[in-house]
Amino acid sequence: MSRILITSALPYINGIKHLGTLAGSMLPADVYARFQRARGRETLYLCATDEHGTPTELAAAAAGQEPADFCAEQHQVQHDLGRRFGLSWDHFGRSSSPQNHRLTQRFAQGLWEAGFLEERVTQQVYSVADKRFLPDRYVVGTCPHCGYEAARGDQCENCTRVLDPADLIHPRSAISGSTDVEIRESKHLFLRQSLFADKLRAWIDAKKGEWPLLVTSIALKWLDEGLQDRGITRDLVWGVPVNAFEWGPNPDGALPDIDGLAGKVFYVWFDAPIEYIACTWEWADARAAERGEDPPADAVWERWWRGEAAADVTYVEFMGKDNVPFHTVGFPCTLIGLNETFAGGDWKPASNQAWKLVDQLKGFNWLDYYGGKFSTSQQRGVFMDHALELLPADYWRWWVMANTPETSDATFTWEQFQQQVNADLADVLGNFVNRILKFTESRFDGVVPEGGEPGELEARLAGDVAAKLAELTEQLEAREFRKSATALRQLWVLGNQYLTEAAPWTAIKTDRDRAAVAVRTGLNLVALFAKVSEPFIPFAAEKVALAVGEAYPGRWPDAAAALDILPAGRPVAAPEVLFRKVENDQVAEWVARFGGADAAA
Ligand code: B3M
Ligand code: ZN
Repeated sequence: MSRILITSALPYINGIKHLGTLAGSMLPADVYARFQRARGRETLYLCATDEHGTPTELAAAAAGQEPADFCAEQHQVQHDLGRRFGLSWDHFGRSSSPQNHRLTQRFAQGLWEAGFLEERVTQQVYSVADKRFLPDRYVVGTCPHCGYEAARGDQCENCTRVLDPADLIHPRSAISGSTDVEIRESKHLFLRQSLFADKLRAWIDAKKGEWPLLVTSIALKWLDEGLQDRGITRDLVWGVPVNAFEWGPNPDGALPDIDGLAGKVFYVWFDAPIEYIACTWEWADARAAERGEDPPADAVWERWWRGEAAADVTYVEFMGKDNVPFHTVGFPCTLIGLNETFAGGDWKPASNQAWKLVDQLKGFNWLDYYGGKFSTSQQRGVFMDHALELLPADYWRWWVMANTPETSDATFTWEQFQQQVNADLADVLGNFVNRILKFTESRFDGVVPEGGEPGELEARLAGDVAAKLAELTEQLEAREFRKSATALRQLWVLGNQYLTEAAPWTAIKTDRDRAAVAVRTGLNLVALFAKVSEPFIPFAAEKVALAVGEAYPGRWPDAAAALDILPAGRPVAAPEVLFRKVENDQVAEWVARFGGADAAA
């Protein structure tokens, strides 16, 4: 059985994340990881904070902190919120970790010595007032394509064109606002991505039909636009230092220009995906430290990522659509550049220790808020901290997964959220669990009854449950989350329908054995629902499992035995109300606080 390696796009360190970030990467990855663990597969689910780049420096400065202190504090905030949302990471790392510093530097060294990096003198915007270069978002100005006057140096928010800071019209410093800027030369390292165009196209073409159309179409669009060589260093202080002095000669025998590259760091999008691998190293070190042992040999974590040892690993990535280019072009170029040599137009394996490229890439569209963007600055939309202040995580988990923006953008509204969580969680699942357990307590002494023989009704139910469970299993294996949520809801509905038809409260008046069969069957459905709901609503699933004395988290159920989980005589007890309904006055209060239909205006 293959091992499963799962990563979700690394949330930037600055700012608490909103429902859209959960929907587009972290939450589906968690649902998938929980499902794979329940299936008995050795699973490693990793995420980390993405801590470098100009947004971090600007956010730290705004907070009056050094970047290192700002990142340490914010990492803890994001880690704690993620855990409270039930994100079951095996490790939540940091792209500023020593492990990622070492690996990023080692990867750059390997690329240089293989001839895939070259030095170029570039025109950079320099601020005389701030006495520093202004890479990426440090400079703002007018977009040369659409005239938008607040375009950032790396990308125009208005027309989304990727920009070079030197392109901006009327550039000004994002730090001081000073327009006393000039263009100065600065030497940087470029990854020769253009060499990889054909190889990447062949790799993406082979994924058509296997990966979501959203992903392959974005990747091929980037390739169709012509793959440019990309700068992977920046004139910044906060980041992974370029340690070119440790590097050997490239195939032309040239050493890097140590002076020209001194004081520079790697571009955030070069080091951030490498953190997926470094996070595994952090995870291995953290596990060893917990056991009071020295850091383990590299093989302990490399067995997930390279060579024959990782041959049984399926690597699955989860991300929003804007991250797809970096994961289908930039990061694969880094790994292919380490895995293969390119001599005279021919690719050859560099060793038998190739780093794994992603096997399955699940990309998502956007989740928006009443048709508009979530916005911290404009206090619009629901962010993770506020969400947990209002309702337990399962409410949000369920709504997000049932509406996740898989094939098209999705919209959050309080009205639809209230309708769906009240119907699915309170009226269907919660009501079913409560009814059958309360009745067992009142008429069967709170134990799973024996007696009676299952009849036609139970046989029909068993067939329907087996079919729906098979559908749910298939959709989760396929990472089709909306379809999975629909199948799970339909399973819950089957329980309610059965109880209504079997009506043990009526049967008991004339035929206790008949009532015992209905109650036993209903209680087995409760045990089944606890197991299959765990990936989506883990907190409620745990309460339900414990209510019927089942281990948590349980193993994914076998369809044939789905209604034969609980032994007769097992004590059971009704949990407190699983899901209180969301009331209209709550919705009115939250619309007022977070914005409503007028929010998008
Ligand atoms: N930090 C998330 C974003 O673009 C970005 C992902 C990095 S994954 C290596 O919002
Ligand atoms: Zn523009």
